[in-house]
Amino acid sequence: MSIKFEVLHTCKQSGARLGRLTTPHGVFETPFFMPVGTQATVKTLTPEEIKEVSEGLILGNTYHLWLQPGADIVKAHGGIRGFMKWDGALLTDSGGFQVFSLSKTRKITEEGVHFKHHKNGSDLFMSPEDSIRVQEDLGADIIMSFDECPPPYETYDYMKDSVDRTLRWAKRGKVALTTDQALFGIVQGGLNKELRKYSAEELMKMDFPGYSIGGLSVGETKEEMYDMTKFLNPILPFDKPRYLMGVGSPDDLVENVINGIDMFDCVLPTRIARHGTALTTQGKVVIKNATYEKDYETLDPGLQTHVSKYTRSYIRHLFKGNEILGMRLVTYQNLAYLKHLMTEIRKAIKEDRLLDFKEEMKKNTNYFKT
Ligand code: PRF
Repeated sequence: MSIKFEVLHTCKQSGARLGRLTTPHGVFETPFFMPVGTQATVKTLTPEEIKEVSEGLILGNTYHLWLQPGADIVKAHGGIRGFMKWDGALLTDSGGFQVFSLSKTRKITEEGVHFKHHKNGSDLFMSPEDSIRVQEDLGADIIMSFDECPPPYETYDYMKDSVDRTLRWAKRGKVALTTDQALFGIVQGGLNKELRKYSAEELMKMDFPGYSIGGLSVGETKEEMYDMTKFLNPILPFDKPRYLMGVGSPDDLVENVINGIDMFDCVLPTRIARHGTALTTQGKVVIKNATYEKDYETLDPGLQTHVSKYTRSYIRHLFKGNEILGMRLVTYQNLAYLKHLMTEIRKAIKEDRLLDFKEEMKKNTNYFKT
């Protein structure tokens, strides 16, 4: 197995875990957040900049790179790392979720998923074995099982069939794997606790080096999400990393770390950046708002980066003029803030004060619903 994970400390106040994940391309303290580099690029940033604003670990997407430019071309560069010149660690998602979220028409069979190309409409098919083969070509340190991510409010019968099929697909993926990449199992089951427990326990019997939690942050309430991670916390093995897929708003990071999550990714910080919403130590800043027209303060007075030399007024002006630099600066800021937040969270865990930390953050920012 090419990764190693140890829990170093458990926060006495919250139960949150501080750990260490060792990969072939770096050693990382958990919990951490991974920026999303869907198409072998974290949108608008160079790999040098990504290094500065990440822990050194990013996520790539099988679905997109398989379609464009094709796994063979990425493989010819030595995988995603060689293709985009990223020398840090890498995790790829299996394509399962993207098939379901991007393609309007799809037909699920035992063999795999038939679907239409999200841009040109051509007929495509992906099986669990295809996903593993492509992820081998993409060469990430950590890879994901091919899963179905059903809508959260499906019927019990649908969910049960889906969970069983995803378990069979996980098994098939494990059999298909020919490398020492760390393949994680993905817990599904919607909002049904019995199915979630069943999904987790069946995956644990297959003995994966880590467990992802999928099927959350897909339309349910935040309370429902937190309730599910809290429920899974004592079920999942203590000594293996837990990765909550597609979750990464500041409040969700804190709440789910408290519920035992070690790894996160999300497009949110980079996506909202391109629309002019900044995440700062003082809360969200919607930079296009008129209040910032003559605001000569820096974007985030609580966080020193190269973005600090510009005024809010200037960054607002860039967005008003559709200038690319605006997107670059806010993307950098948002990832720098999440890196800072995760560093603070790890510190609070070490000091057994994560619940106090959450209360302070509630008081000092607008990230939490009141
Ligand atoms: N499965 C996979 N990737 C995902 C998800 C999932 O359920 C989610 C859901 N939040 C995000 N990314 N394979």
